[in-house]
Amino acid sequence: MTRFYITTPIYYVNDVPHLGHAYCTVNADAIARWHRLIGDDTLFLTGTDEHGAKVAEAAEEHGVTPREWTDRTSARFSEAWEGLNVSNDDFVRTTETRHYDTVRDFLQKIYDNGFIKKDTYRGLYCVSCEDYYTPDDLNDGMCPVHGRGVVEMEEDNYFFQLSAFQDRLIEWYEKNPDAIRPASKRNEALSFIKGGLKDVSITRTSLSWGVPVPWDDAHVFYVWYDALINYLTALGYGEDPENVATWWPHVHHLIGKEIIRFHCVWWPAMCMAAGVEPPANIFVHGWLLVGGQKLSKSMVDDQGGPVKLTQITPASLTEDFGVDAIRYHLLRNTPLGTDGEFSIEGLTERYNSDLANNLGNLVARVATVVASKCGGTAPAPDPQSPLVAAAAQAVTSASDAWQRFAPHEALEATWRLIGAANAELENTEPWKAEPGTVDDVLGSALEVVRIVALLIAPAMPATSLEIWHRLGLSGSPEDERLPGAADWGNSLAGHDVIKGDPLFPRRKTTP
Ligand code: ME8
Repeated sequence: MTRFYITTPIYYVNDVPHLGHAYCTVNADAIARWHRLIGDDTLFLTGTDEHGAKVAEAAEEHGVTPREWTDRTSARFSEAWEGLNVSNDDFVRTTETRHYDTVRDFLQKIYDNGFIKKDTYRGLYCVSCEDYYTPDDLNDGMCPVHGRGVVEMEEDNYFFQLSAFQDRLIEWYEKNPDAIRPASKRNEALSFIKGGLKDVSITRTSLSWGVPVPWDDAHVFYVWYDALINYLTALGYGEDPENVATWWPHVHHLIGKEIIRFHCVWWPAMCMAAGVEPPANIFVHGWLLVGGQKLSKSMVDDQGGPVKLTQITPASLTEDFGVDAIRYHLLRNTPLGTDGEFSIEGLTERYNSDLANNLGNLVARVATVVASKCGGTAPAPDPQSPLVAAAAQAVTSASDAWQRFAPHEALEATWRLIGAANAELENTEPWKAEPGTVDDVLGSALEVVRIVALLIAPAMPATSLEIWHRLGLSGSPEDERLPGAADWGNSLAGHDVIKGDPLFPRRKTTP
């Protein structure tokens, strides 16, 4: 049995989810769905990161306790993911008892192994990053990620001896060249490691909102140090070693590019220190940009005021465009690994061209002509149709692309097949033919629609199901197993094909 364990970062609950979070979560979801579709035993984890100064500050600003605030805001994340039809198997909250237990066991192990020591720490701290910077890291004295001021902090802390892992990390990445993808991000992590690693402060006394340090109750763990461990919390580390052994070798962390250092340097070193194998696969994605700027909760503009990008909540878009249209755009428009510009104009254009004119048009056209020329009953497909090869090519290319974490390529391949079917219909013009003379063409076009429904299932599960039912098929594409189910076959002949409303009514390009 092939196993596949995929995780998203756990999101801070200082504010509500925005489209950038949705980008990562929807990509992870589609990849998880693909793996279920090919029969892998799949585990998909997301969750919320609820400790630290940033969350404590947000709670105070809203006049509630951190606990009340995190309950309220974490729920907004689960609701957003439900609204986007995200199929996570688990949702970890770092305020849960199971997480406290795992953090305690994991860090006690590192402490017992002699990699945690007490010392004094001084540094410049950005509360939005929950991270220290050196003066050289700053842009005009401001945090390089958030553009906000940093504060000078001095604390008596426990330190993790990251420096002790420099050589082992280099060796690990040399032995496992695909552990970080894309390669450019692997090189970035490696050059950071080769540049020399300093020990890191991992506890706080200035803050009580955190996981208590088991061997010293004056301290809580630094938020990043507890957060990373969530990936093992979900597997029951400490409680269920068998489950950890089952899933951990198959882990794939999908993360944004700003948290490479934590995931590709700290986290593998922490694992080594605790006697756990480092994560085998880390995939780094880029940022969604609006007007060239990162979509972020805590950006400030030139005047120091908040940039109103948080107005772009996933729900505001799905209400307007539909869930699957947003999922499709997120997956298709910005390849994983690069930055991409998000705009309503771009979304509308892609909706009209790919969804209304191509997919929607193919489904509507085939059903309409089957109604008028075949009395609504599906004819058999033609085993000699030129679309047979096009379909096989689409299945091969899409499979390969999903495997490489390239949903945009998988969808491109699928849309080439849709294009080929539309072109075939335009060439043969079955709507002009005598009934009974175009069964082969229509049967083949219907077979393409069935294969397309399977191929889009990870990206657009509701649309896929709707098409499945319109083809007169029972059950759901998700119950099928690829690649076998996408072989050119004869499962539709004799079914009643339903016309239905347009799947994606055209939208005006400019308001
Ligand atoms: O960093 N474009 O949480 P966070 C694309 N709690 N993706 C974006 C994005 C954008 N504009 N903005 C955010 C944290 N993301 C920590 C993680 S993990 C142990 C702890 C996505 O709420 C992207 O995946 O700031 C990024 O890495 C993540 O949200 C950061 O979310």
